[in-house]
Amino acid sequence: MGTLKISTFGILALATILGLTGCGSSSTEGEKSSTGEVAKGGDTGKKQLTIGFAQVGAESGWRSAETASVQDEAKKRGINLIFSDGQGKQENQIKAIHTFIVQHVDGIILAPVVVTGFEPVLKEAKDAGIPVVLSDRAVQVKDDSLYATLVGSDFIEEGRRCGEFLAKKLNGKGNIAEIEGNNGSAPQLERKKGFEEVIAKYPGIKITNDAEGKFELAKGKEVMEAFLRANGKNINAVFAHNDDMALGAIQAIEEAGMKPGKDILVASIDGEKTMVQAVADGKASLCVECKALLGPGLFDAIESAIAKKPLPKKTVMQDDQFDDTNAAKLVSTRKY
Ligand code: GYE
Repeated sequence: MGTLKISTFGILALATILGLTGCGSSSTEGEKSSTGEVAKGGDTGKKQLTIGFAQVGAESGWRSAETASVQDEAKKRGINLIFSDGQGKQENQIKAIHTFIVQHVDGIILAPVVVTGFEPVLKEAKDAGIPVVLSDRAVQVKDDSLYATLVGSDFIEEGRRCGEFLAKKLNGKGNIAEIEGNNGSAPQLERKKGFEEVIAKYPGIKITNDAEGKFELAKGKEVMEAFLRANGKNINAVFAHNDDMALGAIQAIEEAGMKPGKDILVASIDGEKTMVQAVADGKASLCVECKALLGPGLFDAIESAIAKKPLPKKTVMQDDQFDDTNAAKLVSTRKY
């Protein structure tokens, strides 16, 4: 008993240090979760599931909407969710996964901050018999049996759509500035790849400025200010890898006395309500959606993985897009 107490205390202490917070108590059949609802498992005779969620952080409106979607869906299903905010650091995510393994969670959802470096910890989860579902972003691993499935959008296609749109809008001629997401993340690598592959087909278009904006509004603004100082009058369009950075760029363009959407075209990805509104207001030209409300899909996947049901390696979301033909009509329908 003594050892049990010490190790339980140890786990709790570690969980506290790492900032892991449970949404419900880990409980057995029929116990109440923190929502006060009887866990679904109580009705069906199944044990309540405990799922660890290693989230990237809160870098963007998209990310916060995704966190809320996962937390809401866990409540609906009576799942005990242990949430960890990685604060944009891979080391925090790896520590969180180690703690989930020690806690014997039933499954793990991981939104990886970067693509490389997760192989050893994913192997540990696999050896412990804990399935991992990837949220929105891919990892690079030699052995893809280290995760059950990935639920998310096609980032290469999102980048291509922005490239085609801007190239056409510029009539095949002009200079584009690119503001990238956090280096080494799947959306940064893949959106860049899709975008640049399309731009390469237009000899009259050049990418004249390119820097990392970490998917954050303030950083996007800072990067755009530097681009404008260096190259202001020559920039015809900006492609930001997400809406928050585009919204920051719009502020920078306005503060420099120019008109975003006219003097400098703006295109980005995510589908945040504020960005769709910017398109409706004519301050931006294109917003490609990247579905953020992934909670239901992620829990369907993790429940199937726990039940050892076969799963496709990737479930791809179908994304819409907003431009001057539909943004004003659709802005009120946006949920994030
Ligand atoms: O576009 C961005 C977020 O991985 C799809 O990460 C996600 C991206 C999203 O920070 O806003």
